Amino acid sequence: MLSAVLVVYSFNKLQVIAQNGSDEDKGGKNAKVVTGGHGSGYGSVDTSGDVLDSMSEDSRSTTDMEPMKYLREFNYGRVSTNENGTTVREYTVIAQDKNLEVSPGVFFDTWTFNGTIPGPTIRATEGDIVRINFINNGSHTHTMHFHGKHSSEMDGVFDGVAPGGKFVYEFAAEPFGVFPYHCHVQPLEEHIQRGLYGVFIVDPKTPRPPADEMVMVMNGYDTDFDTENNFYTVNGISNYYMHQPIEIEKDRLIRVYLVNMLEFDQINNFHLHANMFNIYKSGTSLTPHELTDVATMSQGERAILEFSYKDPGPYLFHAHKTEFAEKGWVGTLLVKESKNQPDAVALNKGEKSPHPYEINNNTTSYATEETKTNYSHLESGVNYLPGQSI
Ligand SMILES: [Cu+2]
Repeated sequence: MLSAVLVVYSFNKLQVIAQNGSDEDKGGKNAKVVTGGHGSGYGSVDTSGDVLDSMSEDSRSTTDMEPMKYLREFNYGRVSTNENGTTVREYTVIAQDKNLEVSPGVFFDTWTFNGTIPGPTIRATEGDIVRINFINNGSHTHTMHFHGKHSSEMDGVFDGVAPGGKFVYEFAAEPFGVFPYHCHVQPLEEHIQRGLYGVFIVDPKTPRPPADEMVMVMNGYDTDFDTENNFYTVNGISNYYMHQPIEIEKDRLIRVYLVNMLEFDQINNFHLHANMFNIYKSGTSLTPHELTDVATMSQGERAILEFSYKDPGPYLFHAHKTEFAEKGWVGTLLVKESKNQPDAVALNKGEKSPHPYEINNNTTSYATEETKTNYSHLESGVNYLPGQSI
């Protein structure tokens, strides 16, 4: 059995604290521990909660979040083999404060893992050793709490990592399935709703069948701190996939790793239009639980969804909680005959689409070759007509 590595030490001359469920950093000059709810001094763009015009341009629209890239980006870590012949996957995750555009024209002071909401998708195979080098460059104490099986000291609950601190989480990836990870520092609802979460996928030793795989995280933002969400999204930015449809191929198996991290609201859900999907709850079975078109989840719940489309065209997917959909949790799947069919994104933007995505040693992405041709009926976003063919 591998011994778990637990490292808590000084980093950058700043204090690292062991929180043990209480605030013990009274003497630390640089380390801060959050002690109360939504305090003053956290700048944010106040909103009335109104749904802003999603097509509006803003001079500050230099978002670092790229939901299209996030969708199919899986981080497999730096790979090595230990003395037992077990695969070790090593990742670096850095907590950092960031002002992000979470809905068109709405900037919010978020807390992130690696600068985006959600954080990176961490992927391993059942039995691999996962080693996370967690560095806290944020302004508050944070942790990384993974769902799944591991020892108490690797659970990211009792040892808060202060600003400037570092902690190494190490555990075996088990069982196979799809899991959330998130910060677990009090007040928890603020640390979550500010953006500190992501997805951890553990593949079975015998892989699932090949598919066009994607990750969808359902979330929201309480930008005026009244413990009610003002914006809802899938993958971080309200309405994003309405304006940048997710292109998929006809008859191709689509596999969605769906996770609900929505704070404040009791439930959230996912509805797929004009189709049905097999749902594998928690991703821990290779046999589907149900054939349905709505997946309803409380916070922390997740599932794998599998489906394919027979006919080309745009298809909606959205929360079947109407309020959430109207406040940004809605998107479009654009089913194409083949990869070579014209690219709606390129024509919407008047430029070549961001495909193919970057591929490096640590990530794999589904890349498509696209060309720019006439797709005028999609130039104004998703304002297609009933019965219109593409
Ligand atoms: Cu935190």
